[in-house]
Amino acid sequence: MSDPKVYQNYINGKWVDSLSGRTYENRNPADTNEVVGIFQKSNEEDVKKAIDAASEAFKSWRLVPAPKRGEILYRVASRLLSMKEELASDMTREMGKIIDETRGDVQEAIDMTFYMAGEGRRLYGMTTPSEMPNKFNMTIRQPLGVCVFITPWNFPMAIPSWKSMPALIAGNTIVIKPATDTPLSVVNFVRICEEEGLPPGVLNVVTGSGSELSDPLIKNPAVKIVSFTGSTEIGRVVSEACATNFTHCCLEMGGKNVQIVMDDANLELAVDGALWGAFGTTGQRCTATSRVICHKDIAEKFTNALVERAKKLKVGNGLDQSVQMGPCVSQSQLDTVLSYIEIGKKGGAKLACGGERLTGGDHDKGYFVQPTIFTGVTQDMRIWKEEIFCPVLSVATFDTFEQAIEMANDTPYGLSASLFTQDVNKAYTAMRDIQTGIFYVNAPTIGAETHMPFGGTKETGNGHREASEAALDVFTEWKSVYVDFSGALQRPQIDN
Ligand code: UN1
Repeated sequence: MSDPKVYQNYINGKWVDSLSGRTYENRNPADTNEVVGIFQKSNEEDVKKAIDAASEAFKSWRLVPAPKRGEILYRVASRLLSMKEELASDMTREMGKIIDETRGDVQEAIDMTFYMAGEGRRLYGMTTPSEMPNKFNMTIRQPLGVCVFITPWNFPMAIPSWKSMPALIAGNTIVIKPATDTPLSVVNFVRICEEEGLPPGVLNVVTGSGSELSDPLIKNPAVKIVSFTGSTEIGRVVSEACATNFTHCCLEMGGKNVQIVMDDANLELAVDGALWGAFGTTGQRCTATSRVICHKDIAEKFTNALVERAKKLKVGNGLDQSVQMGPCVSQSQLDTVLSYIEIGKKGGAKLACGGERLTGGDHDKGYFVQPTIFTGVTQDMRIWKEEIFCPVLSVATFDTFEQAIEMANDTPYGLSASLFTQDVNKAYTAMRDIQTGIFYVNAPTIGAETHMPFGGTKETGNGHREASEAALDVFTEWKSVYVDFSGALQRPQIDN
């Protein structure tokens, strides 16, 4: 086998080694013998250089007309589209999710990039009448400056694109620190941006360890916003670090998403939804279904059907098109899932299927675990309360619709929820009363589209939304402009 390729940081339009002289290996979680690439283990100095470059580039990028910025984005989107297959394959090799899903991840980046390219000809503000004669009022969006993105491994290209594209179209410049487990997808994404004409310094990448780089990234006073996707625990640290300089902070954090199945639901559809929601991406989505609550009258029928289907899921290397669930992303994710399976058993839940690490043959090469379902889960159990971020699904039952709503809301998180029912009144009631940022009727808890706001309530977020037009509110500030053409001093609230 040839030596693995060494990938560099991208700072001020140049691919460079880290000043630390250190690197790390990125291995395939489905086959740990394969080194996907060698990446830079960056240090504080690298971060400073990247932030300096982004600060310098901001001076000119903010003045490029937004439609011209959009033209670059259109070219980036077209290149992503033409390279979709190889980008997806690289992503499956570094992250493990199945090739159909990594194609979807790249597609999400394509959608976001085309969408934000179009924003270059909108970025609307508003005009409104002044309360004074011969005076004009309007609002304009202004970029913030240097943005720092700390991005996760579960959507290695989609999430960096959610953050980058609205930031770029609005005239900001960027430093991305990708997740240690998935730097290649971000490097691929940035290389395409470079080749399609993004000027030097506008988008920079430093790879390496989050614990080492977070402080230099977040606390540099030139940084105007930090956008972070990851755990609530780390999000709290990011938020506190941002507070000192009043650095803006956009957080997308944990979830404990619920699917409710009413007694009138189309059960086959509800089983399809739970299976895809819980075991898609090996359960490693913020939006993954980790709780299903079923009306007691259909619970047995629903659960039996779900368990049967879960047992048949083919788990393996995601590059094999017939595989339905890939590995966990890392040893530590695998350890987490195995420890939660023990916690579930000790807590008194019934293990209905799965529960074991998969071994033997090719499974020995990676971090594979069986799709796992616990039934008889109650609200006092840890597997009911805590985010697991792995293919472990907890099933509980309820008597009344009101109880289902109470149970759905019984979590510190508020990202996504879904309801399967044929009753329009219940659907609208749940839509109103469930405390999440995303709500689905007769669809699973996963599957957000790029032109809809993405984010959550309670401990999932801090009030911001990603994707859609809402993302522009994160990466711009409003400037209110008053133009007085009366030729006289006019004092609002006093002279009229
Ligand atoms: C995530 O869950 O981490 O809604 C992001 C979805 C995807 C994005 C998920 N479009 O499932």
